[in-house]
Amino acid sequence: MTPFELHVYLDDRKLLVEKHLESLIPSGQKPPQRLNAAIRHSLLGGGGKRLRPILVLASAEAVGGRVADLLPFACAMECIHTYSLIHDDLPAMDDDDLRRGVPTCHKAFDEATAILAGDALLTFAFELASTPIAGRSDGAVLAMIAQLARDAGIHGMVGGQMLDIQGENREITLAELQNIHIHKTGALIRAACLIGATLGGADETAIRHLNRYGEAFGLAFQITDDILDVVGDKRIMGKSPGNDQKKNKASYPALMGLPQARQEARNMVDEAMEALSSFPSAADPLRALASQLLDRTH
Ligand code: GRG
Repeated sequence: MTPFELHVYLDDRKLLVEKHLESLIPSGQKPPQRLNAAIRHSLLGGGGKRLRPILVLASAEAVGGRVADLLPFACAMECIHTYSLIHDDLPAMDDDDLRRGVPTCHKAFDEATAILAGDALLTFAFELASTPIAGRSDGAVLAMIAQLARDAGIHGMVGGQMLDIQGENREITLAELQNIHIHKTGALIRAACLIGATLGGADETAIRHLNRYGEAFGLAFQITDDILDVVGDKRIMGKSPGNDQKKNKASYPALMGLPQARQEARNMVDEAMEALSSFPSAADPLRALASQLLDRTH
């Protein structure tokens, strides 16, 4: 059997997601031109790994679901993620100039346009997520829309971002930092796996395992993000490292040192792998995604 080639899989899924997003967002020539151009700039102009939509699709595949059926919901996750990046880059938050290798939205356009581009992506995400799915009841889709709203909102990403801002310039414990990571970054990643599994047709046990996979993956992802912020290369990352130190923010390397932070990331990847132990080879993309986290360069 040929070994699973993650880069081939990722290129294919990325293309699928980007083609679908491209077809959904009006051109910058269509009114309101400036808003459409700003959305396209952030969503399509600089790339991005498309990790969250790929996790939706890979989780569905792991339980025998069809990729095409999950594509609109997967793209909804990328819209929410991109909105969060646009708002996170604003002067009132991280005040960044570069994202995904291109100027941030407020730099390429202006602050008001960037706020509106983020707002429009957030609301568009829910329109997309409401696309009916063949073989799934409207009730099942509705439950996942509510799940997405929870994990993107007060009790998920936005709540985590608030805690993150409140943690600046003060000493926080490892437990507090973990709580920030679980909400700010982990919630959307876990939601991607849970939603992909549920709408892919998984039974309750498989949903529980994939939720656990998503939880561990999300934390490993954020720990490796903290590590990249210390050791990463701006040209490869497409954004400036050193943000945590600049903003006097706690991070895994700052709290426990780089070697221990790397060990924590390995532990989380092991947990993610363990959650997949009863899954067939259809879960190989998820396995490969988790193990490559430890070699992340961007
Ligand atoms: C503003 C509501 C609001 C939330 C912001 C996601 C987030 C919360 C902030 C982004 C800042 C940041 C660097 C978070 C750490 C992890 C993270 C989400 C990195 C960016 O995600 P990637 O690496 O980016 O998947 P690409 O560009 O590949 O999509």
